[in-house]
Amino acid sequence: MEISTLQKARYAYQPKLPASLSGELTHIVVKLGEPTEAATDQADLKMLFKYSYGKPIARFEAGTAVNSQLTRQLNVGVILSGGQAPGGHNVIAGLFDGLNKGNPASKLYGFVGGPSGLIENKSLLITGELMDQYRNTGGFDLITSGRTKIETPEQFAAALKTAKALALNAIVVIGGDDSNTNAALLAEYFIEKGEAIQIIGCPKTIDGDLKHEYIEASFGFDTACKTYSELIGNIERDALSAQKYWYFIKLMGRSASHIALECALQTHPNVCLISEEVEAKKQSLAQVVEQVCDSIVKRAANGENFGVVLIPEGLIEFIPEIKTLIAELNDVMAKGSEEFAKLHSFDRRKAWLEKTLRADTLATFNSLPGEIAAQLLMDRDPHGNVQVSLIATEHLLSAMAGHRLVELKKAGVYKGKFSVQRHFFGYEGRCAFPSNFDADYCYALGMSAFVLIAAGLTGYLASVRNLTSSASEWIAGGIPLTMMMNMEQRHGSKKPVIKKALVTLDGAPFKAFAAERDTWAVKSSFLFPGAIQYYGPSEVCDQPTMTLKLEQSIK
Ligand code: FBP
Repeated sequence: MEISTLQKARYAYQPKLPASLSGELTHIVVKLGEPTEAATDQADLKMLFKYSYGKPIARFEAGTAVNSQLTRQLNVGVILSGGQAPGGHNVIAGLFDGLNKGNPASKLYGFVGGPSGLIENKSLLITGELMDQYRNTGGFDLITSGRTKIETPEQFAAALKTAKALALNAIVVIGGDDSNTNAALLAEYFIEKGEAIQIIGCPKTIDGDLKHEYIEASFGFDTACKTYSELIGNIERDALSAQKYWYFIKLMGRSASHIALECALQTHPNVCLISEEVEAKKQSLAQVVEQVCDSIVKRAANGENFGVVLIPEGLIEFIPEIKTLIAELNDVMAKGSEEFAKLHSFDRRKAWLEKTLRADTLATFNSLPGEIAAQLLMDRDPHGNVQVSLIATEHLLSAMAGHRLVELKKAGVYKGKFSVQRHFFGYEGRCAFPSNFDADYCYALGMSAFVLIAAGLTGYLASVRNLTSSASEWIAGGIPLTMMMNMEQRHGSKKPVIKKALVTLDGAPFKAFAAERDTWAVKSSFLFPGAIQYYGPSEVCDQPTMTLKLEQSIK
């Protein structure tokens, strides 16, 4: 494949590392703290994770002599799981380099196509030459990704068979909350079977919802937000130039609104909806539309019939009446799955639901435009989630706003013009070249995964903290996966899962946004952040997200 000039330049980029990982790698000392607890559901989790619950936090420190654990010959497998996120190749590069520095005879296998590669024993040996073609690049194409959930006893047994066939010491799962939940279950399974195969997770997802005191950010969030913010800034400039459209932009992020919020902080749109706030205020769909129309009406009064509205991908699931509808749909579709699978047309599905749903839920279903109602009935992903990327919320809201503005016009409240452009930014940002932040962070995560393996730990998530300081001051180590888990209703029963970290309304990023948004709603206050800068002064090139800076009170 031909390669671009930027790609060539990025091959040569040397990721910056925390001090504990940048000296003699084989001298690292792994310090273990006190036993840990999950934040909630401790008793249930203790029972389910008999062997791996409550392990101590690990922290790496530079040592003065060779640590023989780190020089062992190891065979490791790596999986990229779930949605793409910029920096995945650098996690593999950090792991690869760590293994090689520890012992050049160590081997790294990449499982092809995500977790199914482990189940079906589809792997490739990652060589130095191959690795060098992917350093600091976006995408997951080195080994590709997948969303298979390892859940049946047969799948667990097949995973073990593959691990034994390759004589693996450990498997690294690079994934989001669902994939790392899988990682925790696999770690427990291997211990239960008396197998010394370790499992280490790495926190990946552009959604930014795999977050915790010890996991300050998931990788990919930084690059994805910067890429979307560049595009939003360009659109804002278009809005200012032509002064004729309202742009309704849906932004990825499945459930949490972290991406929308960060992009709002970077670009100052007229409206940015925050799903978590909609839920907290118990806003109905009509009230959400009213909030959007309020800005449109006020700006029209100033002669500005243009603007930008940001919509988090998961909004629809947070509007209380629709949340209830989705929960009930999930239950009835899971319970009646065989019957439901035979219904191929929307009309037949609707007729089935008329007999199955409660009256008030059915009324909500029937109140939605047919296109959206049909989208709510599409297949769930393997983890039981509604595929919100397939639901056209930007169409729903702009159409409803259009109807409401007609009413407001009749009532003499609104005198403007309303023309709409709709966008969905998601796939555009997931495979971008990683920013310096993500390139550095991912490389450090990969190297941390190596150290955790070498130290003999299992059921851990690589953790790199203190991320608003310069990379040399980052703190590397690992936390037990059970520390991040709770019990949730999934597919009609309670399951252990990693708790999603949603936007908190008392958090600094939301407060900073809330303090400005009334001004942005009326007055054009757009910011144009431009493209990710890789080269230049550190104040331009090495900045973490505003979310992280606000969370850690950094100006
Ligand atoms: P992960 O949670 O696996 O990181 O994926 C996140 C995401 O990019 C969401 O933002 C989006 O809703 C979803 O993946 C889209 O899924 P798909 O890639 O299967 O279309």
